[in-house]
Amino acid sequence: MDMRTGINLRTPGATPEEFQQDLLDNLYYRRGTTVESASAQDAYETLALTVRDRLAERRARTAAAHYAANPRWVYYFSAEYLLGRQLEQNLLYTGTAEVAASALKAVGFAPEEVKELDVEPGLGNGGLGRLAACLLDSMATLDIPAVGYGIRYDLGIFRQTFENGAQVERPDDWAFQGDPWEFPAPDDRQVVGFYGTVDNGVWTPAETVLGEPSHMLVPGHGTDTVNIVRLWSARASRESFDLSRFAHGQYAEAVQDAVRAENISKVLYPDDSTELGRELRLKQQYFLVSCSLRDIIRRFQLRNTGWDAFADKTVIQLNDTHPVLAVPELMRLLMDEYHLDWDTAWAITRRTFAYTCHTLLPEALETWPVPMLERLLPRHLEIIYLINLHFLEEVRDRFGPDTDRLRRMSIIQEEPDRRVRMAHLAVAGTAAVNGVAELHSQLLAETTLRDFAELWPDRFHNVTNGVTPRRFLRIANPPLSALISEGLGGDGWLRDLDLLAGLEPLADDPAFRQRWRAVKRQNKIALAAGDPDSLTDVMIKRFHEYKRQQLKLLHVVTLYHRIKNDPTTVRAPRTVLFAGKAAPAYHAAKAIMRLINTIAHLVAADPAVSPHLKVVFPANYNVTLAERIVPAADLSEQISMAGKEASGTGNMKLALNGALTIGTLDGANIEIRDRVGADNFFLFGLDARQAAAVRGGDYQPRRHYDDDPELRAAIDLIGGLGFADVAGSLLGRDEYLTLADYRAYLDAQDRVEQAWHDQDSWTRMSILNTARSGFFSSDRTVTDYCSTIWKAGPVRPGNGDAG
Ligand code: NBG
Repeated sequence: MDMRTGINLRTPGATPEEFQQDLLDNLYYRRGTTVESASAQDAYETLALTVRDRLAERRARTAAAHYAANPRWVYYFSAEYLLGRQLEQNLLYTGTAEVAASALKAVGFAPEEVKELDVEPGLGNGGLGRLAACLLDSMATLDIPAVGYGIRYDLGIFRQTFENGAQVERPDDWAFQGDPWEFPAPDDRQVVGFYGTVDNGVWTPAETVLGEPSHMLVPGHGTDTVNIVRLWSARASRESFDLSRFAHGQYAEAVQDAVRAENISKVLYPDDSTELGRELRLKQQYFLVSCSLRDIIRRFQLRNTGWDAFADKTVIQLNDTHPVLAVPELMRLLMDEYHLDWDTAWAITRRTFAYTCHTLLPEALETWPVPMLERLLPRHLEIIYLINLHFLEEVRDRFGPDTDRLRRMSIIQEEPDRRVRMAHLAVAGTAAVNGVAELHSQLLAETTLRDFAELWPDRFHNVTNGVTPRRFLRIANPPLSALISEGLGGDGWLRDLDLLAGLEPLADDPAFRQRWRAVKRQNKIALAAGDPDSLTDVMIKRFHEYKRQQLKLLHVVTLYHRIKNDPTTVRAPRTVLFAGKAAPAYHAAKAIMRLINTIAHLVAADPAVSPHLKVVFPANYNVTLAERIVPAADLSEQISMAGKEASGTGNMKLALNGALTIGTLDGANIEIRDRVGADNFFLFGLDARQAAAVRGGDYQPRRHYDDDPELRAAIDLIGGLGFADVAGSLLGRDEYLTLADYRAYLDAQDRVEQAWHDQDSWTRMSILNTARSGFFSSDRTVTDYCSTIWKAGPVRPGNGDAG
């Protein structure tokens, strides 16, 4: 047998007896314990290993098929991944959920209890990190040869708790108990340099750190493909422990070099709004790309010689600007270590990379101080200067000596201080640039990156985001999935979400509607956030002023006043649920959170109001919690100021689960509304053009306050509760036009109440939302990337009989 191409591993058994035997073997041989003394943690880890083995066998066949095909690879570079829990996913993808449950019971454990021990690796902040995970799932499902590269942070996104209503951040030591899903691969470690000097183009780093990878398996659904996501941990080199200092009792000093090195992968940065540790963050970015590029070159050289084929066999997608140092790093590797000339290296580099932009907020476009780069990565700065030189020549050739334009487009910002503009480097150094929703891509080309779109119109694309229906419908919402499969006569929709369109006729079937409603009710009972018969109104996302949680809050306060004045005016009892985290240093967002908790108490303590209105704010929003909230939602709040939300993906998850959206014409809301139909979507507010015009004009939020008694009462109440800062910022600048959109929002909420009153018609709209959300599958997103940007196709693993 050819061990590389015709692997003949023993296929793990599929019968309950075989599964149970494997579970016992793992318990005794790998976990080293016995049935009599096993803890629940033992049971969990043993189950994880048993399921993992089934994926590992598929992984071996996938790797063999990839090796034989020597295909074009897609590499996804992302500083963040929010993978969610692994156990349920892997039980589903291996088809072992039932046998696993009965095997667990047979050895004396409750499956539900064991499942709760599965910890979600929170290696990301929000939508950007979850998108990365959805794309990995879809790439595997579509059999695309792909590897995700990232950092294995010891501490993921902080665990959120509330103390006196205020967010308190606690460390998220997610792998404290070990992580049964990981395969360490220490032999693939890489050496990464920092600081030092450059002499004639030769860089001598002053400090080196090791990058050690481990990978997790990324199975496809309904296929044997199992891809991987490879995460790097920083380690000190062997000599870093100072024995003589230790011998002299200098214990802290003895390990200081090791601690310094290992700090690189210690924590996920909560986001850019904190000044702290900026150099460490830059080190992380370089660490990620340096390790990953060397790993890619190593993999390339397994099957190819020379460099001619590199850009044909490799496409590297840069997830936002965090990994953009990959551009100068690949140039450096090709020139300094493999001795290619500039033009050849540049041609390869430009063809290899593509860049996705995820924002329109100017403050979110990363820049790095030139002196910091000069100190940390002196050779890279030289290369960036050279890239800029060539780039500005191209601009000059095309537009003439327009100094204003040259200054605007330069990769180096000169005023007020010298900085490297990572987004400019990204556009200059890649073959394709994309936004993440139609409107976003259009605004990118018209505003944020306009000069670049004028220079290279063909480089700009749109790829609208999507979400994986496996996790966000099948795993999160089993009862609805079962009903859908019954309605459609099969579960083909799991791999072809457009099939959901087949539900449309059932929206007019009263019996089906009733069952649909019963499922929603059952999910609300499971969530236990409030009365299952109330309208469950959810706003779940990161806290940011542009997303306008404060607007939702003004609505809640207005409802409170209306109920107090006359309870009969409010026709729909509501449970309003907020969830989300704020960047630790983002004080304005944290004040809004405290205010939500304060209002929640106020409402709960008022017996005249509490039967009609409830406000809940569960702590520590993450993928696991989203999977519980999304299936229970009736109303999805997508109320950002138009022109600010690049796409949103929570909006897609909620619509897919039959929630109706109340939203502005922003991000992917526009495409959701186009698809589900204007009648099944509650639209309000200024559009992006209008919002920009109001912002650019003489906007006076106080006029709205003066003219609208309900708004005035709401803001006064907020001020009176001791939140003068929140009230003041609304009445002062009102950066995100909360007051300008207030009345339109309230009117739209009145339409929601009216619609809720007719439950049959509401349920019809709910079914239509699901039926028409097929487009928002991340399978479609990946298909779009493959055809417009990656030019990559599938490779399917054999069945294991070959050889
Ligand atoms: C976020 C946007 C969202 C978008 C996700 C995924 C960043 C920088 N951007 O609107 O705010 O849905 O990216 O594209 O996290």
